[in-house]
Amino acid sequence: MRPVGLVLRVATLGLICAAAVAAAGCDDSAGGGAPTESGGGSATLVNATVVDAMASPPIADPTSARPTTPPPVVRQTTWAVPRRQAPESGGDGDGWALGDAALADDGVEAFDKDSGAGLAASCLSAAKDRHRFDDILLQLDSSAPIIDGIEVGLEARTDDAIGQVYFCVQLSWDGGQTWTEPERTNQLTAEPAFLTAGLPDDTWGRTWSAGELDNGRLAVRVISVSDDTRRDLWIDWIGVRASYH
Ligand SMILES: [Ca+2]
Ligand SMILES: [Ca+2]
Ligand SMILES: [Ca+2]
Repeated sequence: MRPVGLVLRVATLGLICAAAVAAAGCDDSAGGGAPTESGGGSATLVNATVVDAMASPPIADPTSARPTTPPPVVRQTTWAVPRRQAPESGGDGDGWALGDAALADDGVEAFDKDSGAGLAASCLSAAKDRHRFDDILLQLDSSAPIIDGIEVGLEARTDDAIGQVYFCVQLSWDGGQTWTEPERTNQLTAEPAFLTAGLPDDTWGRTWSAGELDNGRLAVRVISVSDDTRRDLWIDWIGVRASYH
């Protein structure tokens, strides 16, 4: 169906051209095309004015006026400190002593003495002490967030940074039944340092729903890794934050 507006415009153009022809000539043979050059100097000016006024709106330059979609604004939760902890199997089988001390950023430290039962510096070695943290309250300011990344932060130290001493971290989205592949922190040092696993744009190899970040489902497993079972490790606090849009 021809748009009503177009019909009116063509009809109006015809009337104006008819009037213009009487005065100076109007070439409408091309459906409202360019004015002819045959009408003489002053007539051409009148004709051009009429046609230009009725022409379609100018087409914007697609290279300069193309609407652009702004990038999503990535937001980030604050660091959420878990509210529950427990040792898991592996290594000496006792995880960290004083585990509750890791649930507050207060200088009081949980302690993993002579960690591990073997020398393999490997995240998934059964000879490494492991500890679990959950009941994590992440506050996302969105009803339907897209999860861009998850980070785990730890303030920790070791008695001696000789050799390899670091943490491996895994995340669970189903209350500890299933775990991601581990990611590792940087090397621990004798002075307390803030270490992280994951990045703001790291989803740990999977797509997260918002529900999987609920405090009843999200869990963190920390594995103490060293190539020397004499290593002692301390941790002041652990936190989790999510980036989303
Ligand atoms: Ca231990
Ligand atoms: Ca040991
Ligand atoms: Ca603490």
